[in-house]
Amino acid sequence: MKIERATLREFPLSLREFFEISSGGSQDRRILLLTLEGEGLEGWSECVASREPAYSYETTDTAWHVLTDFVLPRIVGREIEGPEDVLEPVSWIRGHGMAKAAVEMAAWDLTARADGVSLSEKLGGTRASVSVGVSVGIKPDDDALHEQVAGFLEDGYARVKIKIKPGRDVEMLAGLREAFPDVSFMADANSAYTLDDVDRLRALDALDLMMIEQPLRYDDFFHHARLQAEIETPVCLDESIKTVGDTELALELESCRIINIKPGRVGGLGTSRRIHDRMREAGLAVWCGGMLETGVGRAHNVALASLPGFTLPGDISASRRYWEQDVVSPEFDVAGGEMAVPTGPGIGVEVDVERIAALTVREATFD
Ligand code: OSB
Ligand code: MG
Repeated sequence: MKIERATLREFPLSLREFFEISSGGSQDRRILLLTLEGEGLEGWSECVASREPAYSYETTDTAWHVLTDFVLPRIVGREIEGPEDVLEPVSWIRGHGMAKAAVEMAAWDLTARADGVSLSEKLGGTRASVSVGVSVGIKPDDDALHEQVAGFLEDGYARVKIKIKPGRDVEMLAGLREAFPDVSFMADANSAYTLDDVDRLRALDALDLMMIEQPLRYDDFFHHARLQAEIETPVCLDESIKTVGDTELALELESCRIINIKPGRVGGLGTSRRIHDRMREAGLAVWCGGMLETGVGRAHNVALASLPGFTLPGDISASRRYWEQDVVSPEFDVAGGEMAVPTGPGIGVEVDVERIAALTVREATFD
């Protein structure tokens, strides 16, 4: 298929609630949506870069720059056989996986639609619904935290992830464990600790957590391996894993026992699937993370999580956990800890183009 046109749009969308993690906070998100057109069809994706270079060096503005100045002009007009070919002309660009992923993921949606199959089916998904959890930001006090956790449990989430940082960690989690003895909890530190904190991190072993996500530096495989050898709680890597090579390194060093796969972080769905396959071969679990996406990015995540190796609940929550009103219909919802995988062609949800047009503050088209 020939890629005939690409359109990148930015619009603001405010989260229903401020979301704090150890490396920063989010409230007013800058959403980037990309469409690729060919054969009279349109493929959609969302670029997951954030406003600030905290979680990753990429930002909304670096992604806009790399996409509009380097990537989109080179891919429009090209013939592709499959979704991953679309990035071939820009394989020389180092890094910027979030910008590149947007192109690759829109190509997956577009080619799935051309094949008349759902994105889940095109990826090799085997599940009609996926197990989902919720990620809870850092709260100033335990009462607010307990109240929010209780609400999410009522919504039926299969597990609850708690963001932690020094000063809001072991005691806070011990209080939660006491209040909710049977709930599946995990913690995510977003790189807030060093190996000097090993005693504090070892204290988590008593709290029966499913895992601790990214406790140490974003680029540090060596000390994560040291830490994993010192604690019983499984270490899960998020920020550290951007490529299949990173996965090989983590397996070789035993830096983690679990990986959180975010397609935006690893440069797309193709690499996501290869990391999934490699972990499955190693007998280790993966799950699908989130980046506070709208329904467009969420649709890609749900399709990815329908692959057989995604055996742990994902950070894939209902649309209303994030937004007053999502930009897709139907909105994503959770029941009994599960989210249905859309079955329509491509991402399988309808994008509200009129609302997006009304919200758009910058737009670039290539044809
Ligand atoms: O570390 O997983 C993370 C959100 C923004 C940046 C990093 C992370 C997160 C989340 C939210 O945990 C997951 C979601 O519900 O989308
Ligand atoms: Mg994380």
